[in-house]
Amino acid sequence: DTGRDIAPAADSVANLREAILRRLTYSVGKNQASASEYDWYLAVVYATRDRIVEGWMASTNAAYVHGPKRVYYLSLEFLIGRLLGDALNNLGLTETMRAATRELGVDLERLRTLEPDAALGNGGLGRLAACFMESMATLSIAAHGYGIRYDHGLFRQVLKDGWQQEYPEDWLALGNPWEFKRPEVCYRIGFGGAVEALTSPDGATRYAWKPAEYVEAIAYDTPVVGWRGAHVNTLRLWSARACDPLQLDVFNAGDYVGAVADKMRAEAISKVLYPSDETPAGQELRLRQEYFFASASLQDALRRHLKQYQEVRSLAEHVAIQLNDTHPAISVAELMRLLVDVHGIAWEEAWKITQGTISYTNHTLLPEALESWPVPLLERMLPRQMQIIYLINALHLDSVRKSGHTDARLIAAVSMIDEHAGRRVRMGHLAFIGSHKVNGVSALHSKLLKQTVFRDLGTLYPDRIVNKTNGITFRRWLFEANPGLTRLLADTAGEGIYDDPMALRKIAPYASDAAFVGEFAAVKRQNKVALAKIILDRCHVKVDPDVLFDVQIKRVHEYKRQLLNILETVALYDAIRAQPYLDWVPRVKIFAGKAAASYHHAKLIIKLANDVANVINNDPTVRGMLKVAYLPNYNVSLAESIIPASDLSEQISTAGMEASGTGNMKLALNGALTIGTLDGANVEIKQHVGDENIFIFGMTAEQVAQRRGRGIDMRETIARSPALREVLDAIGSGVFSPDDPGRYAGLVDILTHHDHFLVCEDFDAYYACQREVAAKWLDRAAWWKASILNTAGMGWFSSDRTIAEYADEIWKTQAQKKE
Ligand code: 26R
Repeated sequence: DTGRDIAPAADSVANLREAILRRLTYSVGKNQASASEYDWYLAVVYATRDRIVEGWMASTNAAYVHGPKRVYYLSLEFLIGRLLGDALNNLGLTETMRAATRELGVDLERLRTLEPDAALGNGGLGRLAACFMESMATLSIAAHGYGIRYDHGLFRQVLKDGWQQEYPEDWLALGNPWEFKRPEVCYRIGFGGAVEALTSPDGATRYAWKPAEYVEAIAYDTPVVGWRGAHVNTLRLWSARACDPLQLDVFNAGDYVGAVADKMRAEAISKVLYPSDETPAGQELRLRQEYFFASASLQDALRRHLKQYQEVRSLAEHVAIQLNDTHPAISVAELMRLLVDVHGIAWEEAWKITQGTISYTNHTLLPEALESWPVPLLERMLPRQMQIIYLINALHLDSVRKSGHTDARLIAAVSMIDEHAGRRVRMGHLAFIGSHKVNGVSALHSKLLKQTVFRDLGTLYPDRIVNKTNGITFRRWLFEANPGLTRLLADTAGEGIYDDPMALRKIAPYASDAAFVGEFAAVKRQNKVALAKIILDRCHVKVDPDVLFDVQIKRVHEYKRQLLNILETVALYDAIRAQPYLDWVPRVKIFAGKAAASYHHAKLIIKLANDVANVINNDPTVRGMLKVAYLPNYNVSLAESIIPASDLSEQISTAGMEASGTGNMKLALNGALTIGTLDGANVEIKQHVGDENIFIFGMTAEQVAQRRGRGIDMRETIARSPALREVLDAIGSGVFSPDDPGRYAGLVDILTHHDHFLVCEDFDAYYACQREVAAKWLDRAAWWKASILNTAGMGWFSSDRTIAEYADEIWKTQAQKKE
């Protein structure tokens, strides 16, 4: 609740109550006596949705009437979470709804928890897309999100004896009351086949692709309502449907499975989200997904444009297409195909339109996450698109040579075809060349992008790479997740904080005000009590809400260095046992995060965290001064519970490897102090919250590059650090795995001899920095001051600011006029 409808009018409560009852009767088909909690949940969602739909139609109509430039955000991931709280909050109806449901004898908070998370994403990239959708609606930008309606989103993580197990998730099992199926919005998507060249009498050659197979893309729309309900956009997700429901003759012959084999193969496209965010999913199915959603989205955008303007030549004036990483990069070739082959536009003009329309965001520098597809696979699956890629590349390399570059190294480096490991198409190069702007997601990342992945392309096109530092929506990550803090901030800094995040600055003068500090601390404590209950329920670990809550919540990956955190935990455990009489700062280390199912090393790290937790939590000599909890099945909803309760935010990636991070922003906004490296957006967070209110340690990105240059064998480093030596010996010899003493020998061996992520090299600095954290914690006034100044300084990280920058500098679009 945001205080906007704290005292709802009695008539509006009555109206809403009647609306819920109508929906319960006529849409759910139940009466009050027989309604289950879930039936009430459905009725409440429908009643809420009804209040969005009129604004939705108004926004849609106004986009046709006023003709603002439209934005299409193409993303293979949208990590949305739950929508009910979001919708009510943005409509200003939370308190009215709470009162209406209370009168009906149901509890809104309970109903909210019945909604399954829409987890159509892996991590940062997908969550960013969800924040952007909300901000685009808030800023009244005429935007559509396009993606895939996966039947199964990200897997559910279960920890069995500390090992991660993956189970399918079934978010649609009970239906999805937010979406509208649009069976009439249906496009045919081709695969395979051959290209026919047709030469007309005037000598011009046209090409026609004759696919061997078609799959249909069916639209499902979800309205996305902006802050204060002012504007509503559409998230359009595609579901795959076979053209033929079954082969009747095969069925009649008794082969029931064979009769639906083609259907199953076609519909596999939208079955499941790829859970890998660390290795190129080499599967053909992944490429089919990418092309399927890119083609459907482009056909849809062109159809809308034609309806509005009756011709396609003006596309770039009226449409901006943003590629969320390279996953939709095949769009460059597909848009060219649609313009040239289907709409008869000449190549040169089509290329101008394509480049003028498309732009691309890069989200990672990790070489293993840079997509490339084998040429033979593309030739087989998308023969015409491959032809177009060859032609784009030939013209691109021609122009490079014409501008005087003849160096073979440079030509090979900027070619879209990688000739090194079999012939592969570099999707990042395709996206770069087909775009007018390419952006990184933090200042450091954009700088490194120019120096590494796009060094040569960046020199050829010096104005193309720009920076757009990520942001987060404050509606979800402050107003909804932390209503207590929000109320306090509004009471202190004024209601202006609801619309202007920079107004949070106004609480800075209260950072040492005893009364304000008391209330700020009380809110944090309440949130910690709530999280302690979750930890007890799910981990069976009892934590005292007054200890320091030290959290690392994110995907588990070696570069994010959960291992560094675990090693420090063990070192602290050793130190406490060695001097149990010292005045230790009691703390609980809270972990949450999933590892890609195929990423064995990351899964072993999860097991280690759990093994360490078991030993430490059960050691009586520690006397509660240190506990470890690994919360299973991290998702958006769990993040909403953890973040407002956090004191310390772990952002400890190897410098140069985390493109931006967005969890770092959510935690700092909610008053957690960051312990982190100078990586990603941490650098900018430091600038905004102030050097004295953040704990920075470790090597810089430059030092990392230098250190790796000297080799990554860490024996000398380890020899210099007695604490690190003791920790590695303990883990390696099975102190934490008595049931299998050799379990971590390999892990310790990697850290000792091939420490690519430089865990050992940063260990001492990290350990020392953690002791500074503990010292600050003991000075309660100093801690709260820093915490408050974090909240006060984070306004700039609103995704509204980020989206405004995209709109001004990349999309060249403005807020839509009043609808
Ligand atoms: C190729 C494929 C397997 C794949 C690779 C990588 C699929 C998905 C990814 C996810 C990556 C690109 C990702 O999530 N990157 C994150 O993007 C966030 C939003 O910009 C950043 O905050 C975060 O630092 C970055 O890791």
